[in-house]
Amino acid sequence: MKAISAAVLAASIALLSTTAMAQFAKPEDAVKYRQSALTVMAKHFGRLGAMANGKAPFDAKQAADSAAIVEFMSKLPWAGFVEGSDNVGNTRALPEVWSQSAKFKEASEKMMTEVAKLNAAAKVGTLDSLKAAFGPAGGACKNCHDTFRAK
Ligand code: ASC
Repeated sequence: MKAISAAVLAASIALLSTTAMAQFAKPEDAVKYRQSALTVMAKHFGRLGAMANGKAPFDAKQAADSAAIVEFMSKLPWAGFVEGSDNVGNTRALPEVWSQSAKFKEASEKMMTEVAKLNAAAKVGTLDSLKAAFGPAGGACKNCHDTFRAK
């Protein structure tokens, strides 16, 4: 029974698009959702950065675990950028998120592509491999922030 429920749950989650899951009672909830996903992602991205930049000892298992989390979390924030959730609470999302939505989508997709590569690179298990993929991934984060996030 438990196994069946778990399988049904997994299948349901797989079937739901991020859009369908993006049901927020109020705009503040959408802001909280996207910020939470980005916070978890940034925490693990930061750990990878510390290793890539020699500020923390390289640990292949930790790097692989963090990179997998980063890749997974990278898919989530976008559903939280719902219309009407600019200027809400403590968001730094700029109006350009909505006024230049195609460009925003492109930047988000670039980031997801780069962190997927970062995850693949971390699985190789060497510091060199991590380093090579970390720069482009960080660049993709920054690229989006430059246009779409207030300083
Ligand atoms: C981080 C973090 C970001 C990105 C960005 C890369 O660790 O929190 O937002 O890297 O600064 O340029």
